[in-house]
Amino acid sequence: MKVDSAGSPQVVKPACPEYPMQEKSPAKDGTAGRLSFVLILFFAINLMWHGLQAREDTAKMAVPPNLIINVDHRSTVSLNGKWQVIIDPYENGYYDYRYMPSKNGYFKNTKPRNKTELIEYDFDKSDSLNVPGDWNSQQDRLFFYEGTIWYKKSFDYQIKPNTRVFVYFGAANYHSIVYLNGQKLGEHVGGFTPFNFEITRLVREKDNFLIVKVDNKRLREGIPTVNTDWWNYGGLTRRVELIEVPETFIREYFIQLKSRQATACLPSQGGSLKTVAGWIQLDGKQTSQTITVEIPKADVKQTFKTNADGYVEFEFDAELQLWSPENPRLYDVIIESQTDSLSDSIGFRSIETEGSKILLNGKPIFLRGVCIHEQAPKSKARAYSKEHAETLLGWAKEMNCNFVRLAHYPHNEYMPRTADRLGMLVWSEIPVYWTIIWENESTLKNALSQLTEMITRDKNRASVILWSMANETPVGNARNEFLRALVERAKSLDPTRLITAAMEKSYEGGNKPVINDPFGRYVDVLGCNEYIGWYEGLPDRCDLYTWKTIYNKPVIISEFGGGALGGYHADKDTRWSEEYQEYLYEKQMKMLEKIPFLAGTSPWILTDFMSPRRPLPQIQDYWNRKGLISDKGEKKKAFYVMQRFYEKLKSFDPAQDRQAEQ
Ligand code: GCB
Repeated sequence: MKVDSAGSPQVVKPACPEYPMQEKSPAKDGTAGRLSFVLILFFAINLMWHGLQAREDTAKMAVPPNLIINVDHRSTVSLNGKWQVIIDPYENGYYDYRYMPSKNGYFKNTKPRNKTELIEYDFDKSDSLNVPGDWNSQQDRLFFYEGTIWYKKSFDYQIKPNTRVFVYFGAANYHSIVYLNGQKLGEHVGGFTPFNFEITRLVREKDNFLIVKVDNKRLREGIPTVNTDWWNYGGLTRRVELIEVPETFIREYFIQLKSRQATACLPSQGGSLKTVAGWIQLDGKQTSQTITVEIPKADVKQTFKTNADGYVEFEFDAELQLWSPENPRLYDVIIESQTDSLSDSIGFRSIETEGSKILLNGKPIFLRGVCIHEQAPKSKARAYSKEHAETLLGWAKEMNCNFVRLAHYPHNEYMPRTADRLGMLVWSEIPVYWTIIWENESTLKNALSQLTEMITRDKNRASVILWSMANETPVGNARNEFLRALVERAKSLDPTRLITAAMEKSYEGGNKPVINDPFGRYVDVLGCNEYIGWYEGLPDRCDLYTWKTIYNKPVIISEFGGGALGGYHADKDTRWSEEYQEYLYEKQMKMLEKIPFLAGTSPWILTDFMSPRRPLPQIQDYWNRKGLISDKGEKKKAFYVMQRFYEKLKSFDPAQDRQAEQ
């Protein structure tokens, strides 16, 4: 067995018939060839068996605990606002002095019963922080803080008959343990996806106290791992709500245009432009119910029956105006069961690939994109609101974009919802970034569960066309298998979207960047990041390059760019000047225009964003300066290069134009 540079054994895995995972190496002579074939077969079967078993287990364990979707259209009570906090770097409120979990931790919110009793904490006399919001940007002393903070919110609640209550967190970074009135509700790992716990039996009319231990320590085996190029914002970074639902309620549903079944081996196929297909899942005891799905503006009213598990699959035809960036038509869809009723605003469109083209509603489209971090506009904080989403996507629109790559983790739900309304196509990804521990089973479970939560929340958004599995991960067999397990999960949860990943290129000779990452076999669309003219030579280097790919698939150049301090002007050879960045973009445009299989671009990045990897005084000061818009909201010169390039592309579709030339 060979060992790759990362020290992981290279194994032969079951191959997709059309995309063999491993290149065949010619046998030196017949006997050796046969012998190695038998050995390989033996190892392959063995590993396949164990691999499949492991995947079975991870699949079971990674399903989030009954995540409720479409919070915006449900009855909710907000718990946003001021929460009292205790900063606890030594986790004193969780462990005793023998470092064992304590029975009387801070989650008990204990008060001294008399003047002699010793209690060494008091939420009510402690500071407070705003929720939603990261803690780093709210207090100077928390700017670099990585560790535990305890949050407490006290509230009264009017208990309603025949109603179940859940506490819902939009996201908390990174590990959260949640308690209500001193009782543990559960835990959640992962900083960018929602989770909820039922509190029907625990909540009371008066003096509830909800306590959350949030720990944002980076972990080597985490997703992401210890090394990233963005700020590790900690805390209850997104909204917290109580959700009130009937005893049996509509928990989840999937309503999109029908597409053909996709697997990790078969590319996603766009399907019908008029057949709506999906499913509904009830939660509660009254599982067998009659359900109607109504789309009033399309004259649709269909009735179905859920089975004993509260589940129904359906399919029906409808005359629909298709959703697109030019016409982001959303329909009110009303789902009504015997016990619950819920509406959503849903767009219908198809997405598929054909050779190197991406087809939206059956027609080729060039993705005029930009990458976005969840950095609040003109602020040091993490973005969390509808207003933030409107500003960020508004800027992308102003740049003539029809596409955004939401890097490097699932953004708050206002982003895809606002994108739905504005007609912006979305690439959504999980933080499988750089040097993940591929061999670790619990790391895979963690990635699978973050992926599942992202898809569960956003699978009804027309704007979302791409699920991305990873960013710039080092090629190797353990990594390929890990990512392939993610692809399988994504396709099983959602056969309608395209799968992608941001990968890196290799070189053939000096001047031929080639897209040949073996994981490319498992994606529908290849993302490729490159920094020619910034990390790799100077901008003129772009003139020398001719791109190549080994796959007949669409390519998005998912990152390129360079840094500039907003307002700093010099000549085009001076690093950090707006002129250098502008020149780099001009050179990039010339190079990119010549790539025959290019289906989209998303330069790095819309706005400057905070990163501890960027300390250069007076230039970076902990900001990654590759934004096309500064941290003050000023557009840099390169913004206009992109704006002009995309303006040109609005009327000139390179995919079609190239076809005409051939
Ligand atoms: C990359 C990463 C991105 C970084 C960027 C940079 O390749 O994907 O997360 O922020 O480069 O600025 O170096």
